[in-house]
Order: sequence, then structure tokens, then C-alpha cells
Amino acid sequence: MKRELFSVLSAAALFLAADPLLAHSDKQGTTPVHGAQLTETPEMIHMVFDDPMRITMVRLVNADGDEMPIERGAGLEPSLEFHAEPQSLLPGSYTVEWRGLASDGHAMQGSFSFELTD
Ligand SMILES: [Cu+2]
Repeated sequence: MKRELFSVLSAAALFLAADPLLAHSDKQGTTPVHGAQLTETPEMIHMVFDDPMRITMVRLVNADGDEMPIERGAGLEPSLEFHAEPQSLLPGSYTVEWRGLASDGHAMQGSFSFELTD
């Protein structure tokens, strides 16, 4: 019984550690949504936060980890929204990785993925 509880708590702790966003909010939204299957390159990569976020790093990588060029749409000011424009992409899996500073000064990070099909 005690051991089971411990496992549950450990799993919860790992989960929280893996996704610091949960400490702040579960309202972050992205376009494309995580897991989206698209037939063409998204015009915009978009992230929405419920509290101003200063995005300090953002990159788009393919399945091999190669970085794809994106044009960042805003400056380094904290903002509720962030967008970046990717160039035309070949079919494949892509991940957006970002880091930022929340308004309370906490370092945040996240990622989401989408797939481009033929
Ligand atoms: Cu915080």
C-alpha cells in the first residue's frame, strides 16, 4: 500500500518535472495542435499563453533533429502570443521546441509536434 502510493507520487513528480508549464497553467495552446496531421506547410506556428511569456529560444526541427529555418514574428518582449513563419517543408515529422521566461521569472520550456503528409 505504502509502496503503491510512493510510485504514484514519483510518477506525478516526474510528470511535473518534465513539463514545467503545468506549474503555471494548462491553458497554453498551439497551432498546429500537438499531433496534428497536415497536408501542407502551416502558414504560421503559433503559441498562446495565459500569462506573458518572453520566448528566449524557439526552433523547428525535423525527425533527424535538423533545424528548419523559421522567421520569428515578434521581438523579445513578454507576450501572450508568439508566432513564427516556417518555410516550405517536405513531408515528415516536425517538432517545435521553445524556451521562455514566465512573468514570475521562472524558466519554462515546451515542445509540440506535427506531421506533414503527402
Ligand atoms: Cu512560475
